[in-house]
Amino acid sequence: MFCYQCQEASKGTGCTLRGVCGKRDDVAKLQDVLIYVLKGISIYTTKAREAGIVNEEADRFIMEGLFSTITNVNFDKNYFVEKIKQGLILRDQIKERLLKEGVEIGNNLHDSAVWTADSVDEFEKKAEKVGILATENEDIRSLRELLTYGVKGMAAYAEHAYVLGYKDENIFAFMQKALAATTDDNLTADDLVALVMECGKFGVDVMALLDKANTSTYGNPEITKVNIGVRNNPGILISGHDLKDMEELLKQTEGTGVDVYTHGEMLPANYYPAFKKYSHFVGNYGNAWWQQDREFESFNGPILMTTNCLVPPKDTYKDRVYTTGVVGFEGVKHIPAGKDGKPKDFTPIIEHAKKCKPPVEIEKGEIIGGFAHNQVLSLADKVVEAVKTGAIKRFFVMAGCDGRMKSREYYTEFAKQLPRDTVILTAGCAKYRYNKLDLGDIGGIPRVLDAGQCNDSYSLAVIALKLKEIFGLNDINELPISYNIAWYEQKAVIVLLALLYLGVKNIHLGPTLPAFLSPNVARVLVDKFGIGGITNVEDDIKMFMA
Ligand code: FS2
Ligand code: SF4
Repeated sequence: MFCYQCQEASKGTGCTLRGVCGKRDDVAKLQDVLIYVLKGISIYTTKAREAGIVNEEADRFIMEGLFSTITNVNFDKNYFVEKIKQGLILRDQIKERLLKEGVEIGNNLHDSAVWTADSVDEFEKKAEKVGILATENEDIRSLRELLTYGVKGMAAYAEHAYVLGYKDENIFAFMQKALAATTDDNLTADDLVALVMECGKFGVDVMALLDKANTSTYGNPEITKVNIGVRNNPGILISGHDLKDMEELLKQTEGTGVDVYTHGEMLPANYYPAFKKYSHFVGNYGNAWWQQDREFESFNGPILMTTNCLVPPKDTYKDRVYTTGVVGFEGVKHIPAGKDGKPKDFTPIIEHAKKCKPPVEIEKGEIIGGFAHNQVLSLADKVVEAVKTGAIKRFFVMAGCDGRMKSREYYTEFAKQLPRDTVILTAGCAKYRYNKLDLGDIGGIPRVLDAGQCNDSYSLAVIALKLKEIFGLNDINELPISYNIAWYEQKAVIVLLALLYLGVKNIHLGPTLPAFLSPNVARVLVDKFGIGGITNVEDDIKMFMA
């Protein structure tokens, strides 16, 4: 195997024997093959689109397939074997249809569009030839992977919008065009850079679509004090990003005597009016994803993983973990999609919870959040006034992800040492590094404003664009906003590309730069966008405040 798609890639270069995330060698190889199959399908669907033929089954298959290969989503070998088989069948059906309708498909098709196999052994053998390292030129490889990871992040957000009934044909078309482009040896590095930038445009679009889906369905997030303690009933812990699952779980647990708590990236569900009305929705339990081994243990009740980040569960609590959607792990129970558009049936988890002890309290108190664009803009006068009087000197966008590495303590220290006249704008699980510190407020405005999940970084961009308008500036970079972003997995890649597309310059990325950026590709990002890494807290704060 060779995988370098996340920030924790082994030795900062890539995992080769087993993922630091726990992904096994055989699973990694099958993920590579599935991506290869998706590229083959995309070659045909892109030609089909040009001929006016759209295949929603393929759109969905590609979106879900991409999502399933994101870090910490699916570790189940059988899942990938089945998807590869289904994908090859789907690919050939689309090809047949094109031939039947007289669409020109050419005769020099890429191998991903024509190879075939039907056994696990053959798939694993195929993996040797189609993995990341199959592209020899390191710059082309770097750009192809950067594009692929951007599209993976895009797929995750598109899927969340899709389950709420929101989709955008142009986003599907771009994902497929991009995948097909990674098989085209005629494309130069410049062509690929252009596609990476275009990916950022669709990154903005997909986050806007998801924002619309979430807020139209569940209302605008509002300022909320979230309880982080526990009650004395059995509970279900729900993690990941899927708000539809959140809704269905709350409905089905109502009146059962079972409480519901969020974990990790589901914390922002507490900010939505539609969820706040449930009296058995207690609050948030625990911290960012990587602490789940201890927190799932002490929670005592069942845990529902709706998306990443799943850590390979310990035997001591494995029987209490349930996956759903594209998440999977061998030996862990899976809640399937509802039939014929019906809701998922969470009865097994609810019945399981009833037999469990209440959670052990690990924290007490409240955290505050809910500062998505609608809420912040309703406070715009106050914020603008604070900037004009100098009460707020600078905003720091510290969005993104958290992770295991010790070096991420930098972010806690950074937040602690920031001057008292600065405000942190956050989104994503990165927030857990500083959302429980007592950083105070500025004239009633808390010094940490949490917009929500990683996709709600879109909210931060909307806020920045609005401030630019209010202050009558020509360029978003003239605002007193600095970007010190922590990344981990591929959704952070699409968020980054979206910010670059919006013209944001001088973003600092840590705790380390992506292993998949070759020196030349990294140089392009530095020269064109002023992207930088991090050094140490003192020097970085000086540099940002200068
Ligand atoms: Fe955090 Fe993990 Fe949000 Fe990422 S819970 S690193 O998937 O998407 O952020
Ligand atoms: Fe390694 Fe990250 Fe890939 Fe897992 S996802 S195998 S940790 S690079």
